[in-house]
Amino acid sequence: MKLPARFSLTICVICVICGQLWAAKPQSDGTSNASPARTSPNLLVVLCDDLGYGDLACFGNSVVQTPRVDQFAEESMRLTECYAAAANCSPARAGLMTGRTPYRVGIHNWIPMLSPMHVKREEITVATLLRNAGYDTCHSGKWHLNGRFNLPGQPQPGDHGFNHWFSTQNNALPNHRNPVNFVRNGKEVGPLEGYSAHLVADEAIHWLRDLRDKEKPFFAFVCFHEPHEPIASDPRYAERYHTYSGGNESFMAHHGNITQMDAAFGDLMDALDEMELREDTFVFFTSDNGPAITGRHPHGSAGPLRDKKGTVYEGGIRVPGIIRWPGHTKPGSESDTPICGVDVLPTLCAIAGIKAPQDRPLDGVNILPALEGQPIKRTTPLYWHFYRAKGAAKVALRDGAWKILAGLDAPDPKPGADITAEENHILKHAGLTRFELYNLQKDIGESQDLAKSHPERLAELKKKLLKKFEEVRAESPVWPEWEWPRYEGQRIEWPEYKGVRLEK
Ligand SMILES: [Ca+2]
Repeated sequence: MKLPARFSLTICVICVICGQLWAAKPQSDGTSNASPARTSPNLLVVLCDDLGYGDLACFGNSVVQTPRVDQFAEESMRLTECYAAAANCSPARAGLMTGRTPYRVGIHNWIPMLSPMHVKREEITVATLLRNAGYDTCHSGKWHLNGRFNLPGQPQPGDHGFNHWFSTQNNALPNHRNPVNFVRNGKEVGPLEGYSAHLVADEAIHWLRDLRDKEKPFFAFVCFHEPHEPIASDPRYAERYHTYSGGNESFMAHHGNITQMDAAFGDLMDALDEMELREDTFVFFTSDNGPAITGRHPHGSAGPLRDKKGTVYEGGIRVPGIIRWPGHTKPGSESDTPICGVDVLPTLCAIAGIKAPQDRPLDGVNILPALEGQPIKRTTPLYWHFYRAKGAAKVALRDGAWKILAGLDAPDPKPGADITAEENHILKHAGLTRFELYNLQKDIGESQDLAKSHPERLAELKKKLLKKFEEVRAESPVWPEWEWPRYEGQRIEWPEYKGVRLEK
């Protein structure tokens, strides 16, 4: 319909006046904002890679130097029972981004370059939800949600909700020093100078300061590569551990790597303050899984927890968690409410005032009541499944103080990252066996298996575990068989440490 020119002009004038009146209206926080969406708080999620529960001074490590995260913790709420959505990198990130336990999504293991495994286009990420709700969005750092990174055939960070992305498929290569594999918004960046943590933080700061749409609230997902191997640490951080370690270069590199992350995180926090964003920004600092504790770098710590990355014992999945949201979190406070990476999507949706997806099962819940010391309404117990877990236990479920674990009645898959018919069979058909039961409130180290002494509790949790296991498995996709080309291994430059014998 074509309106008369004068009538159209009148409507335009009315719209402009109304718009100005709206824009000038003070918001509840006392500021005046130009866009309706701007009234929503900013959101920043900072994810470390393989940072263990005991790897920060503010989580009890007496050697590592993490002054900036410690300072942040003093301004925040420390979450002492914070979990990753999985025991290793890709599944943990898939759970965080979708609010769904990663095995529903088909992310069964870490995703090697070129793998068919990826977070499918039809999954709805928190970044997409926020972008659709008027947020400007940025990803900086490790992505690890597809195999065909920056290649045709699979969704890229931009397809999963990020307006700006500066990302690597998995690790920084050849290591954290002068990485060559970053991609910015679909374009290869080429060789960079510096260390990964600072490059990642600096990009996020640059985006916050210069690139984002300041008429909108922001969501930034900053994913440090540290302290995941292949490690390279700036000597200014590594040297701090010279005396303590007697010059052990592997130790210096590992602990220096955590301090490197800490310094970059500090820069990011300083930038928020300089831009006067602190008061209006929800910040969640956490890790994607427990400490790796490898032959080259056996120095990570899970604190009092059992085992390490790649297991479904607490050391594999319980991670540091710290939330700062001025006006909501009491500085220096602590919460022992169990929360998990799958809670990120429902929680950020609640903060932004938008609905989480209703058309598919979510495994996480909004944890905001925990920030006020109130109970959260968890509708389904926390659940982990890693068929390649080292040791007997492959699945775990937490319900209140209790945790049940179980093995699979199938042989362990061969080491590697291939996708085989045998593994697909295990994923779809293996049953549960060898149940273990722990009371985490009394036994944080999972040292006393109560399966035999508490048969009623075991039966109750077994029922819940089997229900969840079957439900998730029914939804879980399997991928075509695929041979791992070891793309990453061919591109890593490993450090040479004096006096340390390294495997080939
Ligand atoms: Ca990791």
